[in-house]
Amino acid sequence: MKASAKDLASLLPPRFTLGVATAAFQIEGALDEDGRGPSGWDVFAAKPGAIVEDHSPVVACDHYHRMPEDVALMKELGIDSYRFSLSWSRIQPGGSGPVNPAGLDFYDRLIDLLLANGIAPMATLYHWDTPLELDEAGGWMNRDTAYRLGEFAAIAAAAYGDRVTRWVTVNEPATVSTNGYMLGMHAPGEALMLKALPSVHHQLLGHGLSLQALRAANVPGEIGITNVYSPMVPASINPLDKLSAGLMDMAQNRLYADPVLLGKYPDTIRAATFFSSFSPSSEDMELISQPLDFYGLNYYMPTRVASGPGDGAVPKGMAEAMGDDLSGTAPGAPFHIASFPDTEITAYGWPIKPEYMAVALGEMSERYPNLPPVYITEGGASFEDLEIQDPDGGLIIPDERRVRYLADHIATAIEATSPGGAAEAVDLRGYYVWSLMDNFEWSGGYKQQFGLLHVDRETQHRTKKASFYWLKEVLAARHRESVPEAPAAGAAGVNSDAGTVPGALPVPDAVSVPDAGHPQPAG
Ligand code: IFM
Repeated sequence: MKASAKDLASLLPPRFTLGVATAAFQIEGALDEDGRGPSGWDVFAAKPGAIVEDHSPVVACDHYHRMPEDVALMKELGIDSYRFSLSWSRIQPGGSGPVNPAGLDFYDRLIDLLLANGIAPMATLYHWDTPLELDEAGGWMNRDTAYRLGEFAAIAAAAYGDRVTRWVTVNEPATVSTNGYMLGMHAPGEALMLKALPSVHHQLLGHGLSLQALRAANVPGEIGITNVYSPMVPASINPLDKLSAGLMDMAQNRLYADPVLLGKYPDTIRAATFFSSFSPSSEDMELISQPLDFYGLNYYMPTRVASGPGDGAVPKGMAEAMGDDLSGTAPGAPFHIASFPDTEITAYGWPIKPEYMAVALGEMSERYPNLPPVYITEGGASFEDLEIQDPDGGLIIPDERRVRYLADHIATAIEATSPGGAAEAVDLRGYYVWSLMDNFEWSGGYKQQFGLLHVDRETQHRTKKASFYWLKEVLAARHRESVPEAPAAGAAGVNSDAGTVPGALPVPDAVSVPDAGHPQPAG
């Protein structure tokens, strides 16, 4: 499609944000340093068999020690914004109670360095690494964890609120509940199936309480949540396949988006929970559905769904990627995930279907009339990258498939949300590539490589892949309107990125410039 850097650059709206994303547990390492407390993921990942080939997150990308080098690479790349997560247990080791000054200091330095390099910080409060003490007290099955996250948000707001451009409260609650509490494939390793529903509600409540804490602190940055979204595609016109796709859509998409954007759980969920003791109060729902400044959407792929239990096998590629872990993960489920015919897949076995990026955005705008501005907060692909030794002993990594994936998905998102596009009502503000560097891909260990940078596992040397050079060219070739930060304290503000202003700090709202062709958010 638009793989040439110049073609893609010419499509980018003048204030479109291009960034890269990471998460603390996946890159930092230094798990036992400078007063960090353990997280549930430390313990889960140490269990034999939990992670592919028992890969360890203990060092990860050593980002904790190499942060300045990594920011310099981002600067060279030329991105507008960097999405990272705060390690809760590095800042507040027990998940409640005293803070750890060294932990606070790490992100303080990171944020300052980003701003000094003209990169707008987007900080995620919760990207899965729950402090161990909270996990041991029930984790997200325990309502108390939501209140603890709210407190953590207040700590983060006090420490960084003056400088963070965008906040994400919770990242992909669907993955945490499905993989961590229903199927036992992620920390804390619970396989509670439908009994895991409270973990959904408590994460969403944690989102609401964090949002409330950030608003109470009057942070000038924009605030949103990130949900992953996968359009559900029936495997055939058979009504049972359609019904199955609808159920999956409800369980993976609507369960997480409806409460935030409509203030209620989908009817099917409410009917199912009628028989249990779980019944959210209207106060909870009000907290969960407070107005957002933006909605973060992670899009990787669509899901093809067929009725019946299938043959117990998972789509081609996924089983190899995950060891045996995925086979039979949903015993007794009345439907299963099927492969798309004749479709290229990533190393994870995920189907590559950029056209469904437009479907995802279109469905979002149809379902949610008050959808706030949207950032694609993650998108990318894992591949077994070819590594060619150059004559000087360096590496060349021609990851053209990743370039194509990114080019096609970014172009599709922009075209779909332009006037006349399938999702023209969506005010799309930006796209964050997952990920800056190859990192600890949860149960997929280091086998699943999503990075623009290759990381040597022995030396930690970073090698720029072809995709890094390509994105750098896109960023250099586009016409970017550089507008200084323009947040309005605590309001549904209009923001742009730190742009090229070194050390840029928030400045008053009055200087914001409306983005041509895109409606601005209501105040
Ligand atoms: O690595 C993850 C990330 O932590 C959350 N979103 C999906 C990515 C790729 O699996």
